[in-house]
Order: sequence, then C-alpha cells, then structure tokens
Amino acid sequence: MAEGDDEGRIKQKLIETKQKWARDGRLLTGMPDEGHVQRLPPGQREVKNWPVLDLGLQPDIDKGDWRLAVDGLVELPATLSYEQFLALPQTETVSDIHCVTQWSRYDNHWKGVAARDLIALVRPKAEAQHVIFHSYDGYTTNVARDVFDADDVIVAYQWEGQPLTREHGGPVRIVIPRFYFWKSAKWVKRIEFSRDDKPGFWEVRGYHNVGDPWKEERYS
Ligand SMILES: Nc1nc2c(c(=O)[nH]1)N[C@H]1C(S)=C(S)[C@@H](COP(=O)(O)O)O[C@H]1N2
Ligand SMILES: [Mo]
Repeated sequence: MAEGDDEGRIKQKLIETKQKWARDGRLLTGMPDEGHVQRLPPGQREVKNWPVLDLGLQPDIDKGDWRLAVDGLVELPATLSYEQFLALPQTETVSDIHCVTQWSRYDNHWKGVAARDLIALVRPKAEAQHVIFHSYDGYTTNVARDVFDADDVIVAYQWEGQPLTREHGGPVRIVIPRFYFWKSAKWVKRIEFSRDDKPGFWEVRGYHNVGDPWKEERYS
C-alpha cells in the first residue's frame, strides 16, 4: 500500500473528528453564551443510562389516590385528581438532565402539563416570587418563580412514551431542565407559591440555593 493512501486516511479521520467537535461545540471557550453552544455543563459527563437518586424511600402512590395541590399565594387554588390533571392541556418536551453528582443525560422525551398551563390555571399573585415543591416522600425543593415559569418546565407523567416509573418519581414529577436535577421533585404532591423563599431538603444541607449547572452552582 502506498504511503500516500495511509496519510489520506489519517487526514480523513482527523477531519471527521474535528467535524464532530464542531457539531458538539467543543473547544469553544470564553463566549458569553457558552452555555447555549456547548451542551455539557462544566464538570459533567454524559451517561446513557438513567441513575436513580432518592432518600431511600420510593412512595407507592396509586393513581386513584394521587392528588396534586397547587396553592399558596394564588387567586384560584386547585387540588387535582389524576383524571383532572390529564384533562389539562398536554405538552411534550425534549430536554437534558444535569445531576449535581456529575452525570448528564441528553434528549429525554417528556409528556405532561406545562408549568405555564398550571400557572395560568391558578393565577399566582404578584407577591408570589418563590415556588416550593412538596413530595410524597417528605422531600422539598425551592426555585424562584421565573425558574418555574419557563417554557421548558413540565410536570411530567411520561418518559420516552411510557408512564413515569415509581423509581423515577411516578405518577408525576417536576422537570426543570435548566437547573441541577435535585430541583426536579419526584412524586410531587404540592406546588406552593410563596412570598418567602423556603430552602428545601438539599438546600439546607449545603447545596446551592439556585443550582444553575452552567455556573456550576453545586454547593453554597
Ligand atoms: N421527591 C424527591 N424528589 C427528588 C429527590 C428525592 O430524593 N425525592 N432527589 C432529587 C435528586 S438529588 C435528583 S438527582 C433527582 C433524581 O431523579 P432520578 O432518580 O429520576 O434520576 O431527583 C430529585 N428529586
Ligand atoms: Mo441529585
């Protein structure tokens, strides 16, 4: 085989690798919008599986007994049965998961009710600048109102076309893709709109109050 052929093949490989990097946005640094170009936040690595993280307790909630309260500082507090929840407008999203324990999982397909549709239903008062999630396992977590009121936030009951499994927070969990995944409450039972911020389970145990993965806000 001629030397030139080998060289040609090596070059082709190099070009392909560089093309892939370009597609992935690799080697882009120092740009103000880096977070939107680069897909993997700092200090994260991609996984193909979906790890399970919880407090060692996975509540088993029958859909018939399940209720979701959306209340606090709102004009029209609601307590929804599963049937009523499914009767709300349905939304599908695709988003990445970024866990503070350094794994990220791309392209998760969710189905559920958009946070914005729940907000429209209960009409939070202007003073309600915080949202506190309460779960069936006793877990709580907090976000600013505008974090919940984003177009990619979904209250999900399906993942990849299947009912959300119990281990991943079924029947219904929150998904807030732009923040570390501990902000996405599994087994959600109450969404509370509040004037005051109320740091949740991990937030009072040293995790960052905001938790933006692009700013690597892991710990406080
Ligand atoms: N109710 C509840 N929600 C929770 C948790 C929990 O322990 N209880 N753990 C949080 C953490 S730390 C992470 S990383 C994700 C994990 O979700 P997963 O098990 O579906 O990957 O759920 C978050 N939501
Ligand atoms: Mo986590």
